[in-house]
Formats: sequence, C-alpha cells, structure tokens
Amino acid sequence: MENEIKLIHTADSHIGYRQYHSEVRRQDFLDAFSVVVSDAIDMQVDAVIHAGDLFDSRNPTLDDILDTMAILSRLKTAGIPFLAIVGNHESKQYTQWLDLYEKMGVATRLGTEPYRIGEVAVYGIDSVPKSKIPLFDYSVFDNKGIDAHYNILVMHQLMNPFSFGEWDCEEVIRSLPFDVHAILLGDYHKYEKTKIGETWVTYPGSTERNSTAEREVRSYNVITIGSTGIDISRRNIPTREFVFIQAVLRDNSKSYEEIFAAIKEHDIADKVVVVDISGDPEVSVSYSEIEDFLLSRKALVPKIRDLRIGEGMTSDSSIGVSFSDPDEAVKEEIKKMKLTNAGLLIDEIVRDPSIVKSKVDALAEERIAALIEGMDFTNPVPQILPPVVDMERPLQKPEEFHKEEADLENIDSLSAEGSAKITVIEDVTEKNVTEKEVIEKDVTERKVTEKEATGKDVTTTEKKPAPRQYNLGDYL
Ligand SMILES: [Mn+2]
Repeated sequence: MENEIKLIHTADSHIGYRQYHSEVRRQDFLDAFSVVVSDAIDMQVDAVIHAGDLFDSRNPTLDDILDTMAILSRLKTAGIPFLAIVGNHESKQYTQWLDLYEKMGVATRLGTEPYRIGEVAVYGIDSVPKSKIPLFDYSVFDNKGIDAHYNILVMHQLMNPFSFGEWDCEEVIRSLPFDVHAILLGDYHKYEKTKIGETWVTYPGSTERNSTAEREVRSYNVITIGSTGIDISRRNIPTREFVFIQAVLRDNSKSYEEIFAAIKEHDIADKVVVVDISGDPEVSVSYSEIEDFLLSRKALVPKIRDLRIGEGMTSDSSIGVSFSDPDEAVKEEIKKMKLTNAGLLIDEIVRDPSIVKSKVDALAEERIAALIEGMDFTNPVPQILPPVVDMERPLQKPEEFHKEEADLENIDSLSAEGSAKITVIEDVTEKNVTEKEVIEKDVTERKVTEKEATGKDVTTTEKKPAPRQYNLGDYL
C-alpha cells in the first residue's frame, strides 16, 4: 500500500424520524448525520460508507429528501464520495432513493461491481429479508473480484457471530469468490466490533437514539487502511441528551413531592426526559401532571414509564412504551407485527393524516393493485421459517433492543384497523395475543377480497405440478 486510505463507516441515520412527534427530534436526526459528514470533511477522508437506513421510512418527506441532499452536496463539494447500500427501513419496491441521489451525482450505490479506492475495493449487499437469507446467491459476485489489496463488504443485516445474528459472517466470507478483509455493517443500532479470522466485522451504531433503549453514546467508525493493515477506531457523535429519572412511590400523600424532588435533582432543559415510576402499585398518580411539571422545567420531551404495570415491574423491556405517546406505542407495536409490504402500505395509508377518511379504501385498493401488478408469481415463495416471529429473539435484553425490522415476509398480520386499535398499551404481552387472533381472521378475508378486486387468477401456481401451493399473501 502506497498511500494510507481513511474511510468513515456510518449507518442507521434514520433521517425523517419525528421521534415523539417532535420536529426538533426530526432535526436532531438530520443534525447527527450532518455531524458525521462535517467530520468527514474535516478529516478529509477518502469516502463515507453508509451501511443502510439513511432514511427512517420508505416514504421520506420532500423536506427529508432535500435536507439530506444538501448534506450530501457538502460531501460532493469536498470531493468525498458517499457510498451506500439500501437498508430495510427505506427499501422501496424497485428504484431506491439512493438511485435518485446517484443520478444527481451525490451518492454511489454499492453492489456487486467493486468501487475502487486506491488499493481498496468496496462491495455492497442491500438489506435482505430474513426469509430470503438462505437463498442468497453468492454467484452474483463471480468474476467481480478485482486485484485489490483489500476487499470491503458493506451489509445491512443482523449478523453472527453476534448473539442477535440471523446470517453468518463466516458463511459470507467462505462463500464469496474473493477475500473479505472487513465487513462493515448496519441495522443493529449498538456499536460492535470483532474479528473472524483475519476479517474485521463491525457495527458503528445508529447516529441518533431511535429509542430509550439506545442509551450509550452514539458513534461512527474511522477505518484506516495502510501498510500495517486495517485499523478501526470509534468516534463519538454529540447528540441530544436523554435523562432517566427513577421515581419510587411509597406513600400516597407524598407521591408527587417524591417524584418532583427526583426530577429537580436533574437539569432537564432541552433534554428528552424519561421518568421511570416504580414502587407501591397502589399509589395512583396523574401522568399528565408529571408531564406538565417536566415541561415547566423546559424538558423537550417528557416521557413517563410506569414500571409497576405488567409483570416484572422493573426490568421488563416490553414496558418501554410511554403512556404519553400513543403514536410511539403504535409504531412499536407495528414493528412487532412484522408487517409485509402490503401490510405496511395499508398502514401508511390509514395513518397518513393528509389522506381523508373517505379516500382510504380506494387508495389502498389502488396501491395494492399496483403492488400485485408488479409481482413475479412464477417464483415460488419459500416457507422456511416458522410463522411466529416473536419467538425468535426470546433472549433479547433491553439494551440489545433495536428498532424491529419489518422483514416484509411473514404474514403475521395484515390489519388496516390494527393501528387504530392500539392507543394505550397497558399489558403488552396479553394484548398482542388477542390482537393477533383477531388480525389473522382479517387476513383470510382480505385475501379473498383482493383476488376479487383485481379480477385475476393470482394463484397461477395451482396448475403447475409444484409440490406446494402459495397464495397471494406469500408474495405480498
Ligand atoms: Mn436501522
């Protein structure tokens, strides 16, 4: 290696996420990404590598698109390439937002063709839904490897050897037709770094806190490649503070005094403040009164979590939902549902405040029809995984929690009403079960309706001698 090469590796910016309905928080997510770009320019790195989920949603607003465009343009002006892959959150059916930015000259979409930076070649694999991982065809990389000293692969997946892994890094390394020296990852929001044989594997963490579970300082990676090999170091991103306040209730008459006293011990101005209430379950308090007190002390976002509700009382990760924020509760629940493409599409339409109620039906029908229109029903859909996804990560600890992925696969639920049903989550576990039962019925009925609506025989596989039959839901 003649010249040292310096790269920034970042991921999971989730631009456009209006966390807690806060426009300020939307700006925070944008600012965090902007900080990474500013650092890249200050450090004069050779490239910024983004491992997916630049946007929080497949439908970012025009403001999100333009604001991001402005930040990427700064990189372009500085002559620093922005190399990226598509994450699961932002993934669209065909053409991606990244393609738009590539057309505008401010980004490069990584793939099977190596992107060469001196002696380094960079490859990318867009987010692959969990059910499709066993089918991944490594031969797309055949004859693509070039004679570079170092090969870097960028992916957006939950990978082994980490405990949450769904895809094995060793398999990837073994199956690719060239040596892989580093796998730069996105999707998991917490920083991780390890080595498999001679290959580095690392997650930089998300650039902003996507949930209260992401308590650690946010960061990105600086990858230095020189004559001594690859060095990976972590740099912190200054982000808005989250303050966690414990309030233990003991006595009915003094409950507010105790909570307010606990709050007063902290400087909470302009911060996201989470008050965790524990203690005597008989003591009742008004959440709105606590919220008002937090706001009077200039908290940006007041969040109350009553840990006395439900089982476990204290360290149960399922009670991460605020009473004061039903929208967040809905978002959390929808993530757990593992909605399919069609499910997400319907959910978006139902919850979009700009769509009038009377238009919802027609619009849903129109979009589903368009989705079906573009589908290739000649490919059989594999049913490898058990249908209930919630059981797959039973050991997930609160700190390991990251935004659940809408894998666009298992039809657990397909419910337009689902979002409206969940307003306040009291006992998450119990409610989930009941909800699912109801929703599963909906799915069956809906499939029939869809078939009628389109007037097509969508189950064309029936006539083939295929051993297994698939219905429309498998494709959506
Ligand atoms: Mn993400």
